[in-house]
Amino acid sequence: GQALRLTLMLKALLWDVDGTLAETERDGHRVAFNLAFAEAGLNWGWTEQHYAELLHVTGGRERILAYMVTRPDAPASQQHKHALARQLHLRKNQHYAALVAEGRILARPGVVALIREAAAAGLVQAIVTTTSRSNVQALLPTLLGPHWAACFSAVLCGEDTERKKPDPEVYTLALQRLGLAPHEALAIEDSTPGAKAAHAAGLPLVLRPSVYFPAQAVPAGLAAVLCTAEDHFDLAQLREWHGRRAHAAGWAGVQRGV
Ligand code: XBP
Ligand code: MG
Repeated sequence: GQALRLTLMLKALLWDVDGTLAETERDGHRVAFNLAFAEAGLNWGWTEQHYAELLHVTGGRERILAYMVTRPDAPASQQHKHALARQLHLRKNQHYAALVAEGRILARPGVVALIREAAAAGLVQAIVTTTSRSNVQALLPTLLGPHWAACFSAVLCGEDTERKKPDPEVYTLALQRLGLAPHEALAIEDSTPGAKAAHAAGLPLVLRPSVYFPAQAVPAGLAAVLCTAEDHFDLAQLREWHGRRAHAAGWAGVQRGV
């Protein structure tokens, strides 16, 4: 009856950063890793193609450590491996910030307009990423200007969790901080680890494929809604997708029971 027509309000957008706000991986992080390797005298070039595989380990420091396992010229002891990974990661992030400052990383189409539209409409927004805080602080001003932080009620980064995506920890933490239930928010992601994290946190999800995570690369069932190049990427479209998910998941029924 009437109660079933209740539509659930979309209250919050939870934004992934790398691959979602901008193509940071191919043109930013990957290039910066290679600069850090060369600077340290290491012959460890990561090609665009190889980096697609490396991205399945989330976290830059963790990615370096995973790569070291395949390198005979990596330090032998765990202690030295960790020390070198820390040092390379720090330098990588400095190179990344410099690349961003050079204007090498641009926002993906529609992203900036949508963040502004959602802010104007009074939606809560958060940054929910596994990247380092310094990388968010380098990138966001170039996309949204010096007052970028005013658009976000929470900015959760790699340093804020024990476990990185695909673990749901960062999303669970975001919902806690915002005081929201999963079905009141929408996660916007590009990658398999990101989609898994959002899914495991019980969040409805819009998947917007990126260069490293084309639609067919992400396991089916995680992407609640697939956003293709033909789709509008505006608030009306997001509300429509959220409503569709709410309907499919029977969330209106959940609300009726309250
Ligand atoms: C991003 C990551 C990060 C970046 C590099 O994942 O996995 O590790 O590749 O940044 P997501 P750091 O888009 O799901 O947040 O070197 O700072 O980790
Ligand atoms: Mg991503």
